[in-house]
Amino acid sequence: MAITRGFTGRGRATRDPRLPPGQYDAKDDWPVLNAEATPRIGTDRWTFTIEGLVDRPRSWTWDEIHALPGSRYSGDIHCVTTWSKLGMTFDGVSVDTLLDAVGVQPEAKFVMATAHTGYTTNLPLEDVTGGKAWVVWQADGRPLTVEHGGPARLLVPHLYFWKSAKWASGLRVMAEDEQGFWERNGYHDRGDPWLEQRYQGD
Ligand SMILES: Nc1nc2c(c(=O)[nH]1)N[C@H]1C(S)=C(S)[C@@H](COP(=O)(O)O)O[C@H]1N2
Ligand SMILES: [Mo]
Repeated sequence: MAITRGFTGRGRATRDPRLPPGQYDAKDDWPVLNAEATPRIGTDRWTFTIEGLVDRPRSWTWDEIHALPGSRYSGDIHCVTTWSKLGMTFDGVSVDTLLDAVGVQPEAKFVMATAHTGYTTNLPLEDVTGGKAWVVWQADGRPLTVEHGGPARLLVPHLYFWKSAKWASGLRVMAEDEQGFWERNGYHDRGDPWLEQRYQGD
């Protein structure tokens, strides 16, 4: 039986049950976190490429990815530095739609998400399939600003936000796990905020 979370007694302020352990609600603030300088990638130059263990590797241009059926995420995001934002809306395309187009091979178990800047982050294939990951270009109904990864970023909201590569350039589909930028620098390989998988060993 489920235990009711966050209710601490009559008349007391309750912790929002959408907040994972150790997180706070950033409310109207949306912090910007970058390891690299903010790049300016025009939509005329932006592409998203899926390669590796797929039957038909391919790239989508800005116009081509917009021609695919759209998909929306409405929900929360959680940064490992402890801020969360609740009830956001992102619009783009489901990663399922992109992977269906290329045909994932049976040995595939992981992906490396890449960015036009060289940033990388690794994910189990099952964390980017089944309606859990998107390539998005709108946040709360407006074009994604360049600080937040525009023209388009990856969105994997059920994991800590470092998995959501800004200025997304593609996915490399792999049989074995390989570490990305923050994972090599001590962050967890999976990063589930409900399990507080912040660092290697958590
Ligand atoms: N390309 C790139 N993507 C990135 C990062 C980065 O440094 N470079 N930082 C990650 C981290 S640690 C977080 S918390 C989020 C921050 O996204 P935001 O700046 O839109 O809040 O982007 C993630 N994606
Ligand atoms: Mo982060």
